[in-house]
Amino acid sequence: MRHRVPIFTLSFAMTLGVGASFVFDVPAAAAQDTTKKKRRKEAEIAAVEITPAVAADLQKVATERGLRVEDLTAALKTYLPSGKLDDYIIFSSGGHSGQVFMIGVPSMRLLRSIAVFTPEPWQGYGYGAGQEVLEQGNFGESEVLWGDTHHPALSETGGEYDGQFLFIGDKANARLAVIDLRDMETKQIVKNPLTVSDHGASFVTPDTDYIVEGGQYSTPLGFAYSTVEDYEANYRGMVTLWKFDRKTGRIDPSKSFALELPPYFQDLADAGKKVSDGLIFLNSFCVESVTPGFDIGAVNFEAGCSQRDTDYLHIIDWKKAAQVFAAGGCEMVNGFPVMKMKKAAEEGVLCLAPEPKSPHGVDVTPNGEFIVVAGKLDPHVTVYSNTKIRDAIAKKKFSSSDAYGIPVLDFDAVMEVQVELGLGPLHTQYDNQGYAYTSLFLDSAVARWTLGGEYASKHPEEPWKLVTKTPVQYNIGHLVAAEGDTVSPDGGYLVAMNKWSLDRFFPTGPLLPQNFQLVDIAKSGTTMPVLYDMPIGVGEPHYAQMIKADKLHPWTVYPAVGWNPQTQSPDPNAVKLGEEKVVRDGHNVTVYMTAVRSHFAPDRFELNEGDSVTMHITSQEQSLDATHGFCIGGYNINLSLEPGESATLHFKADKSGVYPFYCTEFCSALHLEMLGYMVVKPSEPAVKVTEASKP
Ligand code: RUQ
Ligand code: CUA
Repeated sequence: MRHRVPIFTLSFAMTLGVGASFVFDVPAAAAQDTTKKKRRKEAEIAAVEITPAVAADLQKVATERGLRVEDLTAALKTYLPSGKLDDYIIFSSGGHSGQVFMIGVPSMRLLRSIAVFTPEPWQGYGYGAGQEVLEQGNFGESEVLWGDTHHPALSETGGEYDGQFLFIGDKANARLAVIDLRDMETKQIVKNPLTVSDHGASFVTPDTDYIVEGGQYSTPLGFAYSTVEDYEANYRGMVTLWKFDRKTGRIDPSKSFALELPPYFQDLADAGKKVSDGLIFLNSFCVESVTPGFDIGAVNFEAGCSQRDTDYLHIIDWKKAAQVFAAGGCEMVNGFPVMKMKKAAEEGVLCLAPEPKSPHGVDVTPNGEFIVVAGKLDPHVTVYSNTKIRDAIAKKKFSSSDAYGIPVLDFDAVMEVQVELGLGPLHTQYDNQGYAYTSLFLDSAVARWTLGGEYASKHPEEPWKLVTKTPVQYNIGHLVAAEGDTVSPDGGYLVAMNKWSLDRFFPTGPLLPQNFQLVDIAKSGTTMPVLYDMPIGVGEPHYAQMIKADKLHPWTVYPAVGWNPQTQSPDPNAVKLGEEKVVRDGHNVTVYMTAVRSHFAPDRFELNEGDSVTMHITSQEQSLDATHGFCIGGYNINLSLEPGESATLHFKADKSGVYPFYCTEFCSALHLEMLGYMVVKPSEPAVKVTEASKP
């Protein structure tokens, strides 16, 4: 049992001085932005006075609940009174839920799960509407109804999040999705035409010219066939550069291309920024090119993949690559332009640098000068210098070339320093105090360490040194700091994305949630407490990004009644009040319907079995949160009609009978009355069971 000390009398009240007025301390770094200042002002107006009576009350609660002073501080730093809004928004991968989670910081409240690769009924995604987007992600003729979302990437301008778009990769099916942050809905899915699955997606170049999709498991490109025995000859890695068109808000596949890479397992990527703008850094593992097949005589894969001491960091000059592509330097593979690796090497687009074996994350520092590579099997992070890389490339300081003729830079010529952090370093983020933060999977800790170079003057400690480790629960994968991978991180908050939660929550059966832990990184030095645990009981998230809330400007209702979220413009088929109708043309029936509190019009329509039906349904609402739903039981149809939205759906009336439709959002006191009948007349009169026809 936990010991219960009367903490207020012992410490809290003493240090504060009972009766003194004080303003709750908030992480200092975040205080710079204006929203924060405004809120601080409000807090000042309502300064809290801890009177002896209040202290006694708090003391009682703390004692009864067995809370320590640290717990109270953590609660004060994360609690949001009703109606107050968060300072930051996290966009997190949803892992195999195939979705994206929107989470507020510091409250760690789940705000929304954004439907991306998996049908989602609340948003009506894939149940009559949203189908077009999901279908873009089909694998040939086959439907793919889930995704393994890994790495979200917010659109950037000059290396800063601009709050306009979000991209996310699906590792299982090598797909990329585009989400418009005005309505937080998925607008596009592109399927990679070269590879079945990937991993290094998505990462954007500093102005979102390209979205980077690195591969992972080498296969014959373009879904071709080759026996595994011909691995070295026929299997290849790849990186695809998807061109983003900001005006249309879509990826333009016709201006996109890929680079063929050696059959190493390419892993995570990051785009250079500022001084390293123009380069892409892409890790790899298993350059041994061993193949699975242990039970049929191949070497044990995990061991085989770690025989050599080094793997290769791929350094890709994407600006040069774009020029070579424009000049016709690609060949078509499965209808998609691919720059062969030989060509890429000749043109100075691609070279390699050795990196300690089995690396995972690669993360460029905010100033673009350092590239931090974390190796799962090495207790160090290896820091490369952009200046040294550029110099070594210019002076051709190559130590060798790999088995495929790609030049390999001399390790000592490009490496800046190696910093020992602990066991299982994976991913790195940055703050505004010259610190880097690296997740340590095996140590279950977040390591804070000091950067050198121009960062050396920002912190009091020696550069390139471990400062402290905060234990997290447990086995952290990625971590995300406030704007922590941009050119100007905010500091203040960090979230550890832990793979195991073990004993942290009430057991939810043998399948336990993940644990996101909010870490306070506002103070320098060795103070870095965990403030909050948030269970994630839907899939296993990987990466996340944390953006300042005031950079997002989502619509609260669609800009006009009759809005088409797909085109983000008024829909020509939108239905106006009073113009509702049912139009029959042979077997094709079109229903023009409106929805407004609390009825659908028409609220009855008649069909013949076999009719092909199109429905245009337009919500006439323009009030905040006045969402209607529209479902037809038995027909797998369920829409969400947000204020002003116009939706179109098609179905075949292939089952006769009487089908009630109704609104699935509790929209008003008369919500239950928001219903209607779809009556489908059988094509053949039903056979009457008479006495005579009975056996
Ligand atoms: S990866 S932690 Cu895509 Cu590191 Cu999962
Ligand atoms: Cu509309 Cu309930």
